Amino acid sequence: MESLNWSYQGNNGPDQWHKLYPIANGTHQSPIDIKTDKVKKDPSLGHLQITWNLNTCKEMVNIGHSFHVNFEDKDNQSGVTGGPLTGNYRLQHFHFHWGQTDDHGSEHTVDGRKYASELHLVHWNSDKYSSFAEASDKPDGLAVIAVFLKVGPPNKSVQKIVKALDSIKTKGKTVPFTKFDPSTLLPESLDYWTYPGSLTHPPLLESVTWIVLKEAITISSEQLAQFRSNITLTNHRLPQPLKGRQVRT
Ligand code: B30
Ligand code: ZN
Repeated sequence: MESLNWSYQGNNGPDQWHKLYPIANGTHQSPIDIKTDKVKKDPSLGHLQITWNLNTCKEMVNIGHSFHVNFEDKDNQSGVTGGPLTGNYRLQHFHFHWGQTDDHGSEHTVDGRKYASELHLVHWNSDKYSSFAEASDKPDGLAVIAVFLKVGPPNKSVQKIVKALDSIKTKGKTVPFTKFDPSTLLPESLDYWTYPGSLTHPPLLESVTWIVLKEAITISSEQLAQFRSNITLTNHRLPQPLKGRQVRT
């Protein structure tokens, strides 16, 4: 398998990733199944403080196995602090995961239950490191906020994204995508589970503080079909062994 040639299906699929990325069998891999009766209540965990600024939203890019909505990498205008985090983590981009059909597609599962899709808002520790690249292999380098999506009424905010997908139908294409407020993709409640984990695709680095929101948002079946037809049929990894880690709330 060529290093840049990993994929979600076929000969270079997730069960082969360990050949080039041995950390695929590491101790802090993601996603996981969150077993709610094993979660530890930790009163020392505070509320999340999210300060995303719609003016930092920049562009949408087709990267083949997904699409990214990228944010400007200037100052700390868009970030998250609090919760399990020490210091400020700057928003770099967000993306989604999905599956071939609506009955699966999320990466994390809850008591074995899958959702139709999962949104990842990827942040890096800008207090301690000077770039996403520098932070991406440090244990306290990254923080990803995950939001589950279940099938329901069309999501107005997702519709803005789906509309822009029409302009980036081939890998490498970019379209300006500005004045989008990512907090329109959040559920009402910011209650979360947190655990130490990894990037969910190569290079699978064990550098992510995962913050998985408990409440899901909705997406319509038609909107999910647009993800599949414009980008890729499927792009999720199955839950990995917990290996002694504790999930906290
Ligand atoms: S995730 O949120 O755990 N799914 C990366 C970032 C976040 C996750 C997974 C991977 C990452 O930084 N990968 C290496 C760089 N990538 C760009 C990318 O951000 O995601 C190169 C690439 O493959 O094109 Cu995909
Ligand atoms: Zn992801």
